[in-house]
Amino acid sequence: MSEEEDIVLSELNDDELVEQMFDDLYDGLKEEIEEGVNILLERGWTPYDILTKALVGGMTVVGHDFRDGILFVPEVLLAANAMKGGMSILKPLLAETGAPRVGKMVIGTVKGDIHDIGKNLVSMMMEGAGFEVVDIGINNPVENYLEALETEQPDILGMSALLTTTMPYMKVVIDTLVEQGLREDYIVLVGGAPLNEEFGKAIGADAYCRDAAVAVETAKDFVSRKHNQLAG
Ligand code: B12
Repeated sequence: MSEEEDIVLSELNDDELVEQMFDDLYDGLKEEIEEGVNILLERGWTPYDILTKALVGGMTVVGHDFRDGILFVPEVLLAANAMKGGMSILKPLLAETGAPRVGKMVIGTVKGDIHDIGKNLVSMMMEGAGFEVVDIGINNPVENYLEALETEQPDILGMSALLTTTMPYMKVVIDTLVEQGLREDYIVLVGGAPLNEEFGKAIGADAYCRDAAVAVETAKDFVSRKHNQLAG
């Protein structure tokens, strides 16, 4: 659309710019998203607000239209790519808070599942809050989790699943930990759009976290409780 080409992002006010970023994310325009993120940073927005209000907000719109069959996988991949462009600018800023190291987490998306945006967001927010994060990526069979736990010795194991068909795999991982007598060594946090609190309880996780902010709060809470227990 020629009308769109005339838009100068820096001339829009904050609300218009966020609105335009929703459109640009929808259209998978990575450079525009990166420009938008930089403009909001210059205007004094916090990295967290940009992440949640502009990027995650835009991805929610994409999610709805994907669900309703208006957008298809190739378009969603482009949108995801644009989102990652924006996230990569914010990542060092979120990690820069200089918070003392509060704990360590191994995180990965379960076997059969390649969704990683939410997991990456959680990793970034956790790093920003002072956690050391070891990200083992997507499509992880139980062996990968076990190996990472053994090598890294984290406080927390985080698992992500975005498909109703892959979320039961979290239970496979937890059951294996139980069988090997390792379950009590870790705080297990699970997340992903199709999960809920009930599911988290049913599979034996310590907590289900709705979003990255809740993940950070929950992680801090559990880690301090664990340390208190060890001290007491
Ligand atoms: C982007 C996307 C894709 C991209 C993924 C790109 C990428 N690099 O991640 C692509 C195009 C590859 C894709 C593929 C598919 N997708 Co898809 N996808 C999405 C979409 C639109 C957005 C997901 C997303 O990134 N959201 C934004 C992030 C920020 O949110 P989030 O992931 O929920 O994460 C937050 C929380 O859940 C939580 N969280 C997440 N993980 C964790 C982990 C821990 C430890 C904690 C504490 C918290 C936490 O914190 C995060 C940050 O706040 C969703 C729709 C939706 N509404 O979720 C569909 C969706 C998940 N996909 C769906 C489907 C069906 C598929 C495909 C099967 C499609 C197909 N026919 O091929 C494939 C499956 C491929 C596979 N094997 O995994 C369905 C799942 C339906 C279901 N009930 O199972 C959805 C719901 C769309 C729909 N309504 O139909 N998809």
